[in-house]
Amino acid sequence: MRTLPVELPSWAFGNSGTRFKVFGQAGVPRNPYEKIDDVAQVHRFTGATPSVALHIPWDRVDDYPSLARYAADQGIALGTINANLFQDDDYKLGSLTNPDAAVRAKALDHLVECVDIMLATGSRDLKLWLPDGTNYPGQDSIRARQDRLAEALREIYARLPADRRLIVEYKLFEPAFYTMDIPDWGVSYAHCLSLGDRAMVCVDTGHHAPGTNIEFIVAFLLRAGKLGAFDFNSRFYADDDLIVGAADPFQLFRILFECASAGALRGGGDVTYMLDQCHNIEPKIPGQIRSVLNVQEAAAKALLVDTEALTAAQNAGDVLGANAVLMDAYNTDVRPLLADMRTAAGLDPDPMSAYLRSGYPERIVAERVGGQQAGWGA
Ligand code: AOS
Ligand code: ZN
Ligand code: ZN
Repeated sequence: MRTLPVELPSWAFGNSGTRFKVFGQAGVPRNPYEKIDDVAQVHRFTGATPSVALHIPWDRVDDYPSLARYAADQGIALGTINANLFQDDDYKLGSLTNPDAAVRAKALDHLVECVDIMLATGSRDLKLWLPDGTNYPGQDSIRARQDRLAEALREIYARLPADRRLIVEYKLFEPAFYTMDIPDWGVSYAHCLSLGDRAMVCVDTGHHAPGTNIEFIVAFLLRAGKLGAFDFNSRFYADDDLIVGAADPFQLFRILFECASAGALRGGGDVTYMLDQCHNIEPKIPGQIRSVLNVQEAAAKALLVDTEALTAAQNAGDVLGANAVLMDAYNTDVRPLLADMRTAAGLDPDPMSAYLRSGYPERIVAERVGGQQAGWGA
């Protein structure tokens, strides 16, 4: 079994919080270079996080090729470029779907800047999470907003070179509370279909109504060749952005089993397995290490499913037998197997305690004063 590459979000390393309070932690990065240092630490101990997603403008620098070289020297590639269409007063009524053409043009300019950055960093994907929507019935025309969205997506898609992709994320609600312009996978999928092959859907596990069967969506999108990325995190209530696999490890297993079934769990394929989390009250680097371990455990269990026995039971109409095959894999303790794999790869079998013993946590607290906020409320 090879290690599944997990892309880390640069913003997981900055200070974060809720709209009530952003908690400052000692030793957090002061700039994108230090975020990359921290990503490299997670990679050093897990061997599983060879790339980092950037967020513009939070990770804006003067010289992107130099940032890419700095990262490459530590074994890290610059991954997905995440756009920001939510942190500007002009976007109060929306960005790409704003009724004002001047605001739409400004939002499009930002995406064009992101495409330029992708070219400078060597990133494959531009990820668009659209915060646009309305709060009150009648506030704006739902149809007109879809027209504006379709037009903007066409323009930005046309800007992308043939070897780059547009990844379109959806979200049920928040920041808008009556309508979101891309509220669910169906809307995202429909826009991606009309754009073309290089437009794909991002499934953020925290962006659904309670009870939504996310693995069904994953299976559908994989079958259609339209699953471009995951934003992994856990939710209890809404967009909680907690550590992936913390709230519902069984759901993570079910999702990754669909990926395994589609042959998409090898890494290096169409699907980018990314975390989209923030660590508000727990230390950030250990929070990311814990997240990677949770993904690895769920992936290992998904790959342990005896697919021959499962297919035989399914074809025989053996409902309980088929379910038992799946549950046998889920109930296997894969931690010793993963520890052996790490040892074989020259890693410490216990990445968390190896990191805590490494001296790095104390060093960043001593050296870094005035750490950067991830971006929220900035
Ligand atoms: C927002 O809710 C989305 O999950 C975004 O993917 C992401 O958290 C944000 O764009 C930070 O980059
Ligand atoms: Zn997300
Ligand atoms: Zn989110």
